[in-house]
Amino acid sequence: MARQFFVGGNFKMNGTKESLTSIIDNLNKAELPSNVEVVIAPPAPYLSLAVAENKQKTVFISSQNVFNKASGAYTGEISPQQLKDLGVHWTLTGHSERRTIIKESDEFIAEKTKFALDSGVSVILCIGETLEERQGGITLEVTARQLDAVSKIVSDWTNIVVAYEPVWAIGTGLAATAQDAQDTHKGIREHLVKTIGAEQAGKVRILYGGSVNGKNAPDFKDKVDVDGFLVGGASLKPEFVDIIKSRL
Ligand code: G2H
Repeated sequence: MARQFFVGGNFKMNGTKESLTSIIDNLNKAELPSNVEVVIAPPAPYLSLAVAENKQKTVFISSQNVFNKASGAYTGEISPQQLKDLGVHWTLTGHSERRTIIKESDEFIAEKTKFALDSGVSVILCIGETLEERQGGITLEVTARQLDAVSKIVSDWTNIVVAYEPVWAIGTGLAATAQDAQDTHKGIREHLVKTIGAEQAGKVRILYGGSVNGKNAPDFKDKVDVDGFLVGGASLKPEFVDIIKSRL
């Protein structure tokens, strides 16, 4: 069964009421392909605004982060229950900026992933290696370790989309080549076959993330294991629409 093309937009800690309204307005005005699933992740204070402004049936709103508890004394955290209350049905987990800057561990990311899924929130699970790890030839060991933390406690991967984001390609303008991405995605899928079974592994969408833009997105078109993109910088620009249409 063909996997539906998926494009995520991770706005990170960028934007204002005005700029984010204009980005969403631009998406509303675009003729988006009906067979592409689009998920945008504005900063938490603007989630309600995004839910209210979005008029596209194929565009969904995501949080950039989530906690592994429903409520309580957890200052600054956001529960999946609160996300659902706002009309937000997706969250990112494991973005490399949270792994490295906030020091989130594989295990904590896995717990948050599990709790979000158990609470009815779908997850874009981000994985990827650093430049040092790539140069050391251990890319697939790193991604396997990050995935295994999740597969140890999550057996149903229906509502997980994996985003492979090599840290060295994030925000650097240095995107992995389409062939590099395909090779790694293939390795990731082969690993998933071993851990969650061939049927589920065949259905899991694996996105590429790291300096994707309107120009390089079509290069990935014929790569069979690249099922979409997670886009940072370019998702704040009109070219995000070109990326969404890059498979047409
Ligand atoms: C990787 C990506 C989005 P960018 O972090 O998650 O960002 O496209 O700016 O490299």
